[in-house]
Amino acid sequence: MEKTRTFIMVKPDGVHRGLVGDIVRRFEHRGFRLVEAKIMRVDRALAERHYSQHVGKPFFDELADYITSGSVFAMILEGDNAVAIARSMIGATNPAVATSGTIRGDYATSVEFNVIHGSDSPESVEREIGLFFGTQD
Ligand code: DAT
Ligand code: MG
Repeated sequence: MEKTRTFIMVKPDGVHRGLVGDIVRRFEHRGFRLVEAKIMRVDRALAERHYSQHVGKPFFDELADYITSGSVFAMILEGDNAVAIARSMIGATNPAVATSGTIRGDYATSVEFNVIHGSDSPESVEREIGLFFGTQD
């Protein structure tokens, strides 16, 4: 199968709680290759572009405050069926229904602070890698 890429971001609560190492380990052990990674801050403008589909929703201000509240760990991963497999490892958006064994199912209890982001489609991968890492070849 052709290798594809996905964009993953450990959110500020995950970085603050020291979960980056475990999360990277999970993806590496599953078979993903780490292509690029960096620790960085998300400013309000980047938050609005990254979460453009949520701008104007009731939870957006809280989401933007959260994602800009501390360092995030952004990475590009490469592997078979990268988007779908990474999303299955991340688990449901609402940790109340995320299965144990998924990242959110193991580490998160609230939808507001759900530890990790993963792109949801090939189009999102391209857009989000462009936003966080500049144009990729
Ligand atoms: P995901 O992060 O699983 O792709 P999403 O793209 O629908 O989920 O939403 C992005 C983030 O926005 C999500 O991780 C947490 C926040 N969010 C989504 N729906 C929410 C809600 N109803 N209340 C509070 N925060 C929400
Ligand atoms: Mg999403």
